[in-house]
Amino acid sequence: MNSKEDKRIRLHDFEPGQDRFLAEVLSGLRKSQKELPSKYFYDEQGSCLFDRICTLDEYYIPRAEATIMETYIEEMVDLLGPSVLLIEYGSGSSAKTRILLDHLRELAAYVPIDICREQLLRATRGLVSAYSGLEVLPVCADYTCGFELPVPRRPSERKVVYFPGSTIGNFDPIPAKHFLEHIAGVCGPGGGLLTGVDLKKAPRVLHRAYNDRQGVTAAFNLNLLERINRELNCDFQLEWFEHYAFYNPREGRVEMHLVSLRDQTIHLDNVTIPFAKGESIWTESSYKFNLDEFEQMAAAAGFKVEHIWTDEQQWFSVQYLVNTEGAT
Ligand code: AVJ
Repeated sequence: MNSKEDKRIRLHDFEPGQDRFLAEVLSGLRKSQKELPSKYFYDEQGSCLFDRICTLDEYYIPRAEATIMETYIEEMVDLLGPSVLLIEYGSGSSAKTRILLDHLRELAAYVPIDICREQLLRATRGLVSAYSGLEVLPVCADYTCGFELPVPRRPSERKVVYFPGSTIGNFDPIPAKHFLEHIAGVCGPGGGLLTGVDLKKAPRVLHRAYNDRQGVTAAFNLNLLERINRELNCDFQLEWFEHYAFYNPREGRVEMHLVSLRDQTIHLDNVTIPFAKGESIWTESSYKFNLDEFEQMAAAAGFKVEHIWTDEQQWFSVQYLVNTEGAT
């Protein structure tokens, strides 16, 4: 682990190396259905594009989630209790965390975890100056791999993992269950998970959310190829790939792809990869849930759903799950 001093900010750095990035890109592009892991969207530029997506009319998730948080924050902090150690997975700009930081009582410390080091440091600087006395312990990591949690100065009553935005939907069902098991381990018996879960809804609403008129989602998707060009010396021609996103009702997920507009080859690390016209790279899945589907998955991972808050339209939910391990 490298520790980097940045104006008294101690970054716990487990940023995945370029070797890992290259290996995952190569193995994804060698599959018959080509794919790339969606976690690699979030370089500096991708994180900024994602923040822009969050301001779009069509992308209802941040608005719905913020409304739920604002409406029920008192109930939430009552359930979470005092002296929480708050750990956030995929903290990004930490903007939506502030409502929790503002209301939680005697917060022990805040541990933001993000794969994008630049954004993590920027967010941490902002928080340190806005919340004097709050211990912020940033961790740069691919949270789907191993990393160690930093040890806060103050003791805590319980660990609560905050995982908003319905990012759980980016995992396929079996990895999603494993990931929830991992979180159950991190928060421990009596600990909790406060998480955003996007709900099934009319396909046209979902379609619009991932096909915005301004093309920000398309730029976000294509930035993945740009990043691979930039960091791995690859030669994708971006104008020969097109963003394509649709809701797959059978699987209950939005799929994002990049479709090749012609026969072409790209070169990466001395490997030539052919693309047929019309062939796609699958870059993201965003699963949408029914409340009972999610409850079952949570139960299989050792979590009991303690409370569900939703918006009026029932488009989105924020849920508090507790680790029932050791309970009788
Ligand atoms: C942040 C992963 C939840 O899947 O809706 C937004 C990312 N992709 N538009 C999602 C995303 C396309 C987003 N998550």
